[in-house]
Amino acid sequence: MSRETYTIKGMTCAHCVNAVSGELSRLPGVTGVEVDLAGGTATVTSNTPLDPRAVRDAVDEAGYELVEAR
Ligand SMILES: [Cu+2]
Repeated sequence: MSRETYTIKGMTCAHCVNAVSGELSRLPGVTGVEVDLAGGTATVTSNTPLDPRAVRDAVDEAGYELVEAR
């Protein structure tokens, strides 16, 4: 079980939250996504550690920018 919080730039409303959640949920192994709109972060729970590039691509696909991965 892996849990990572990512900072995402550009989310402004519930639609943005849904778009980001949807794309991140599609990544292999992901079991949960919690997006904090006010904080501009997404916490992703997964079965296996995620490839940071895959996370970045998913956020990009949703139309936003991954600022920082930790
Ligand atoms: Cu929005």
